[in-house]
Amino acid sequence: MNGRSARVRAVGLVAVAAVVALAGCGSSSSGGSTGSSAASGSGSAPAAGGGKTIKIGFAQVGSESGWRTANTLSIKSALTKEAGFDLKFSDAQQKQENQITAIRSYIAQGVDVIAFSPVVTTGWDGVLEEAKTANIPVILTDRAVDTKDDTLYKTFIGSDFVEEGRRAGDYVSKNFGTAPINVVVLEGTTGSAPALDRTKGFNAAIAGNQNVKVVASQTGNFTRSEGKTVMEGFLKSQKKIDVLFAQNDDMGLGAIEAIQAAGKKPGVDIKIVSIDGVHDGMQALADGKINYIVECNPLLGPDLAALARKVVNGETVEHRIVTHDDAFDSAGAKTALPTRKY
Ligand code: GYE
Repeated sequence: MNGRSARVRAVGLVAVAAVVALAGCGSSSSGGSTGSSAASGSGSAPAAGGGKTIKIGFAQVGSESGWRTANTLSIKSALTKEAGFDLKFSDAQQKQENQITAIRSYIAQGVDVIAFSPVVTTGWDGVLEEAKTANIPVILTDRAVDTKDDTLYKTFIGSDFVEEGRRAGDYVSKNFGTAPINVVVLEGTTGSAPALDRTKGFNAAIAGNQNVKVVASQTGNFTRSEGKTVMEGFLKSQKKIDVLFAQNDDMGLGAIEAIQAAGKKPGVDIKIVSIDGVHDGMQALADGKINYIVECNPLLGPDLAALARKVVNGETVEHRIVTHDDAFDSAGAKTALPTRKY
């Protein structure tokens, strides 16, 4: 499976899902899942696991951002009854203990497979071992765990966050770093894989450029409201801010409100680079309020469905599947917006 085809499949599924949703009923056909499984080469039969419904528990991070909303929709649209799944879905409100409780309840219910997107990277070994003892395979989506024993999960599908950060840093360095600049960073949730990796990639990319200086860096927890509050603090504490690196669009969008309230022009007085490429972020990019966005594809549902079928059927799957991400400037956003699915 290559990244590009994963992306094409995912976009196709959401398009079908949107049509089903518009028809006001999700049971008219199994078009979404059929389209996805046909494209992934695993046949077009809607029934999963050789006719047996697959019981799957999904422990979601929360509903902190536009990215998460699109990700949840993609998962719920792919893991339908018609596609052969009995989905148990929980929202952990960005709290690891809630995710662990949800995973334990999936184990107790004897699901066939557990999937989750870990809020933070550490502290999972205990509950993963419980799943292993119960013989329930685990699939990681979107975010990674930091574990000594990689066999505690079957596969991990999601973006390369280090690469996303590197692309953002590279853009800042090449486009704004021709003279000395002060950069402020809105980090994602502390201890989460995207926050750790995007920071790492960004810092590596700017390391060789003496002109680029990070003067402040603080978490905004991936939410719009905290992005706004933390940016208000930066605007008060920093004499000169040239560039904001927001580790997701939502924090960038919150920061835009703070920048405007301080009488400055986002995208002009303070350049903004962010990550995700959700609709509101892309609109702000098209409007010139954000300067550059590195995409992070949230449409993981169709691939998760295909992987869950394989894992339950005892087929081997790749241990790490990296999804494809684009990057956009303002002109690119204008072109892409009319056909974007999230
Ligand atoms: O960038 C952010 C969300 O884990 C990739 O989580 C995801 C990140 C995404 O809250 O918007």
